[in-house]
Amino acid sequence: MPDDLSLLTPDLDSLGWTPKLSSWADAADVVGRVARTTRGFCLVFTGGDAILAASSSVRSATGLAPATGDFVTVVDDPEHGPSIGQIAERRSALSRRAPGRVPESQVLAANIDDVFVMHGLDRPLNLRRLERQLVITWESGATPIILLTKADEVEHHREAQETIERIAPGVETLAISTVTGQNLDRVRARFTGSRTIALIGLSGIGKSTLVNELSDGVVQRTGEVRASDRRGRHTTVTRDLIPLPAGGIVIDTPGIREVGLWQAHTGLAKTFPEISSVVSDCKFANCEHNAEPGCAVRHSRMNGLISEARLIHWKELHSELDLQDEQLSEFDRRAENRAKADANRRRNGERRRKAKKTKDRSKGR
Ligand SMILES: Nc1nc2c(ncn2[C@@H]2O[C@H](COP(=O)(O)OP(=O)(O)O)[C@@H](O)[C@H]2O)c(=O)[nH]1
Ligand SMILES: [Mg+2]
Ligand SMILES: [Zn+2]
Repeated sequence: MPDDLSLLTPDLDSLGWTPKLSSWADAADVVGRVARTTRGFCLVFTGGDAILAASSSVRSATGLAPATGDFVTVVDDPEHGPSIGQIAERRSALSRRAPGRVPESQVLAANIDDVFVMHGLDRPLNLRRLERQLVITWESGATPIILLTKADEVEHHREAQETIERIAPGVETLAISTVTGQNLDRVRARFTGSRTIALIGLSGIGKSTLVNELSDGVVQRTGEVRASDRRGRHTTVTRDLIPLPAGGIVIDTPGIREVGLWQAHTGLAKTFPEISSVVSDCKFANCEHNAEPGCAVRHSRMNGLISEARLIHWKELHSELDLQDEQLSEFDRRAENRAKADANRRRNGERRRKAKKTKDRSKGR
């Protein structure tokens, strides 16, 4: 793939490098920010030429795979050449549960300030997905902003916007269009200095088109000539960090269909503030908010401060997270047992070998 991204040479300051990071890294280290992650490799902006660095799979096994947006050191590995050395502590990280049966997390973007949660106005609203996207965003430590795209394709979007505002209290919601330019100034205004904003949402809703618009085409994210899907259009397959000419940094991502939550109790509480703010007032600590006496949640529900639908969604997401917690401790327990069994086996093997040696010696061999 002809790769415009690898030709960019943004300086470290504009990438958000700080004095604190300088004291974290060794003065002799090559340092930079991960611009793209692909299987086994990262593209790293270093201030000079971008470097393609190997990122060992051992890291991902420990949950420390480098993610787009990470600040890293690059070391010269005698075997693999340039490789990711250390990953700096993340000030925020957008994570989801990785697809698949094994409970593990996947970091979609690191060190971000905002997340644009994007939905296309040209299709039915999926409020459940939106709630999940808000949960993982709040959990990340970044601020969500909801962008309703393709506003030019619908006559009335006021209703959609109001529906969303009901399920996203306190979250700024903007209807935008890259065709008419609607609200793009408000979007642009969020990109200043080294502020980093990640875009998430289904495929086909206009994430990459927005990036083109914001970057004045410095990197062409969509179009006929690039790697194409069956319809002859470019589909984003990597999570890419793109410094914008006017300041600020955007992270474009491939569409995610499955928004699995990953240990996101805080994010859940922030997504449902009207519920989380009263939960601790329930009489019983293990209240399930059904018909228990002294249930503050039911009380708010009766007073119309909590909607029934919201309560149902919150309960579902809550049990999903609880179940995950249980699954994870079960995993830990099993791993611990396995480690113990391994250690025993090693010890017994050692004992047998010693015994055999003694026997052999006594036989004079
Ligand atoms: N009408 C209209 N179409 C748009 C807008 N933004 C993007 N599109 C179209 O939507 C399609 C998918 O866009 P793309 O940026 O590749 O979506 P992504 O998969 O989210 O990155 C393309 O055909 C774009 O031309 C918009 O604001 N209005
Ligand atoms: Mg795209
Ligand atoms: Zn209760």
